[in-house]
Amino acid sequence: MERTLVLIKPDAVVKGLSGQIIFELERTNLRMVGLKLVNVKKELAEKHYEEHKEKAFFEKLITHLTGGFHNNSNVVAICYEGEDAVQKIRNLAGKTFPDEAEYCSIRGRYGRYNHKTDCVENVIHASDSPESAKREISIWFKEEEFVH
Ligand code: FUP
Repeated sequence: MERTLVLIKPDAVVKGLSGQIIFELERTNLRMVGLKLVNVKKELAEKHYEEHKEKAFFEKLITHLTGGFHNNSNVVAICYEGEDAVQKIRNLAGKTFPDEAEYCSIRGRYGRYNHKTDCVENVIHASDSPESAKREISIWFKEEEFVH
């Protein structure tokens, strides 16, 4: 059984899209085993995106995930479990950049590039491999927070 992590990012939370996104992800038939609202601090955001530490867009990414662009630092963190969980969620999420994502994907429909803040508002994070899912899930969830 594979697990994957989804984060409904601050741009989606302020737009009132959390329920809609959870509804759409239910089409995968994956089992939700963990769900919580997290007030994201810098340290958590930096740990989550540590692979991008050296990139030029890193600071923007951290400001976005900690809610600096949306006056809202709440993120919905969800762990899904099931066969091919990572790929199933990635398929619905769509490509990283909303203007390159398939129109009917979550990022294609609800995301945008914000020219004022130079921020890729791409609505959700979805783990890109079973290995990164393991690492990310251990950052966002404690073992006792999962239902069995
Ligand atoms: P993804 O796995 O689709 O979330 O994409 P990446 O891990 O490549 O990127 C992580 C985040 O960095 C994305 F949410 C968007 C942001 N990003 C930029 O802002 N600029 C870039 O050039 C690449 C990524």
